[in-house]
Amino acid sequence: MNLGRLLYRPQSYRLFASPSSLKSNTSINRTAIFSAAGNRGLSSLTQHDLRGKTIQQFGHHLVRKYSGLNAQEFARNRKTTQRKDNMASKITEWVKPGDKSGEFKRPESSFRNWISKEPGAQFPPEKGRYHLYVSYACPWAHRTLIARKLKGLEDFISFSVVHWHMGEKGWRFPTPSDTDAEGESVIPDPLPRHEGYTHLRQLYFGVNPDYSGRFTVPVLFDKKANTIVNNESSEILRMLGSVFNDQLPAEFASVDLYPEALRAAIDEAGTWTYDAINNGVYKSGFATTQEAYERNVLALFEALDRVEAVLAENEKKGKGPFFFGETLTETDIRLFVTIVRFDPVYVQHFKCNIRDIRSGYPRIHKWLRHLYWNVPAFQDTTNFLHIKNHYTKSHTQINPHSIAPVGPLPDILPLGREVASVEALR
Ligand SMILES: N[C@@H](CCC(=O)N[C@@H](CS)C(=O)NCC(=O)O)C(=O)O
Repeated sequence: MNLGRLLYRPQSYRLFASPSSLKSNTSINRTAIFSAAGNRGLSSLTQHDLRGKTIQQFGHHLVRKYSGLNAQEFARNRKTTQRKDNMASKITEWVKPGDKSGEFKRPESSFRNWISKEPGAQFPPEKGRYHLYVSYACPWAHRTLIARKLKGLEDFISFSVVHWHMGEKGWRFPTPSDTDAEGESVIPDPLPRHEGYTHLRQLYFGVNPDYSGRFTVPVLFDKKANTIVNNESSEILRMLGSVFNDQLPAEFASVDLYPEALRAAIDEAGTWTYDAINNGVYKSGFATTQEAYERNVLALFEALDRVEAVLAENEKKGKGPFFFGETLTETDIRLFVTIVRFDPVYVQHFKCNIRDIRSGYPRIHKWLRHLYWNVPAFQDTTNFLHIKNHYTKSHTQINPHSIAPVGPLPDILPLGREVASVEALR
């Protein structure tokens, strides 16, 4: 019996709720059920009980057995839960229906705790304690994977990757039968107590049954406390940059992605590059009015011009190869994850096509290729298969037939090779 699928049927998941969550005034959702089931050892019991039977046959029996709810209370809870589930399932509504601005508005991330070495901290920097849930497609998650590698944290923080396809229930965990999503750690949810999880949303609901935000990656997860530490990539990036330093060999402890002397400059660059570039591609691509699209795409290209100008100035002064010269910083990571997706996806899928990077921004192109080809943490964490398929096959409001364009080929040019029109003039 596929427990995971079972759990997704509204009439079934209620069976996994604990008596207390079923009785409480707050609405139940499947999360309560997962956590309750996990905590109370109900999931194995119900799997056993349900073998060979239909849920409907068992529904009232189990509800009576575990919840003590009467029929009326059960019906009330069921209604609330279904309403909540319907609300939560509108994953693909990037612009709220009825929002006349046509503008994509990215919500704030919800879990904002920090791993900290302060005495008595809730989340101390213990080796092996934390796990990263990421998507190779997602630029925000990509930031954290790069930092993990650059800081040599492979043995400190495990990671797993969701399938690239985001359907109406959001990110899903790969199954052993998925053969179209190669990549390191593209595996089902590997954590104990998560048996039967099919979708990332279960992780969120498992931690907070009343969670009402989006089910985003990256998620930094505490395996010991079975809870989410943080789901905001800029904060995870910052944390990984220093919090394990005491336990790292000197070569990794000395990698400083947020050096004291550059902090103000990094913060300043972070503000405009986030708004106009990292988020700007989404605001251009998800816009539902011509005005919103044009406003955002113009701001995006102005910001790219500004990055190009910074790099040109560096070049004049003999500085480089990074955004701030000799030092690789957060700014490089935050820009890289958007720029490396630019030609393969954003130019066509998000209509960010005033120029592309390879033919329109020579210095950004050089900076990009230096990171990709010369710094392994960048190439090793970049998976174009996931990147190209995710956007074009998940955003059906933009690309209803889910056809993933073949080009541009190659996804990124090798070092020393330029676009054909430049090569022809050499
Ligand atoms: N502010 C978040 C944004 C993360 C985010 O939006 N991730 C996207 C993938 S690129 C996601 O998981 N979206 C799922 C959804 O919104 O339903 C961060 O930087 O960590």
